[in-house]
Amino acid sequence: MKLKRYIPVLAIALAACGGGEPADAPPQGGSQPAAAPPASTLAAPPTGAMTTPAWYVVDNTARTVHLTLIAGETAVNNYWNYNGATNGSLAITVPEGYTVTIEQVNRDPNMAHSVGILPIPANFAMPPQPNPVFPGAISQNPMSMIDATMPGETESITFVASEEGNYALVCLIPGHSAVGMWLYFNVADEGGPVGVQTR
Ligand SMILES: [Cu+2]
Repeated sequence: MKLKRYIPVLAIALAACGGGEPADAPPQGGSQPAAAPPASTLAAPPTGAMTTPAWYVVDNTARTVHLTLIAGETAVNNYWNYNGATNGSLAITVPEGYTVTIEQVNRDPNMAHSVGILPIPANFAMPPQPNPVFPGAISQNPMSMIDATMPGETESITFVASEEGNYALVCLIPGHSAVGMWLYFNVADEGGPVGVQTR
């Protein structure tokens, strides 16, 4: 009987000694960009001329916008980019009230990615939460490294850009936005300029 009394104490001691890894330790592996400390404030939105690249297709009769967004299009930021852009260096502006489809193609040879339209945070030090600003404006299992949009996959999201404003287009895989996998996403007031800007 006396021995049994010690077993719970021992178990607690073992539990306290185990699990030395911090819960938010980045996964080990060769495909991780160097962890840069998140900027205390976000890089400013681009102010370049508005353009309509081939991947931005607007139909003013159907009131739709189709965006082809390639995660890992280039090796920039170790593939953690959209159409080669990172850190808000690209701003996509769509007309208010239009139905927007974002066709996300994952060409990263290694890593899952996702896409969501979220409020602009003060910074990306904290992992973004999967709460899109418009219903449907987020891809499936957006925080999962094994069940988001996987290498070689294409996943589309469709939503109505129902409210004018300035938002962020974000990869929600933990750690990705912190090292720059996000863009600016704006919904223009009626008649305002739409298209794509770079710095
Ligand atoms: Cu990502």
